[in-house]
Amino acid sequence: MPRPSTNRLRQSLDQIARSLLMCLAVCALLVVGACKGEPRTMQVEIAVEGMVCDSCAEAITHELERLEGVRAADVSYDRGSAVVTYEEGAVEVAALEEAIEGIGYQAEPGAAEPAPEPET
Ligand SMILES: [Cu+2]
Repeated sequence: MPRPSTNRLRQSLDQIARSLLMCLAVCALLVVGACKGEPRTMQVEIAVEGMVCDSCAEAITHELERLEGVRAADVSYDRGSAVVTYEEGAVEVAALEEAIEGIGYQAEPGAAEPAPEPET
């Protein structure tokens, strides 16, 4: 038969263990929530080779903006590049590249980064 003091000790250890478990569960939920969060709006500049006029830029703009996840495409013949704003996770840069190459141009994506805040 355990002494009363041992019982009390066991009880408080149980309580501590339960509190720790609760804490871990809450922390895990917070971490998962933070990871899921809002999808970021990203921007990538893709160097495009093969454009010979403004209509080429228009065609590429149209092709990119058809893709789900693409918010906007700013394609310029003068610049020789496409600046694409898209939803992170909804579309991959590789898909943007494929869309451009699928209509006959060469695409060389740069590094994607979070899109600058839209000006108001
Ligand atoms: Cu053209």
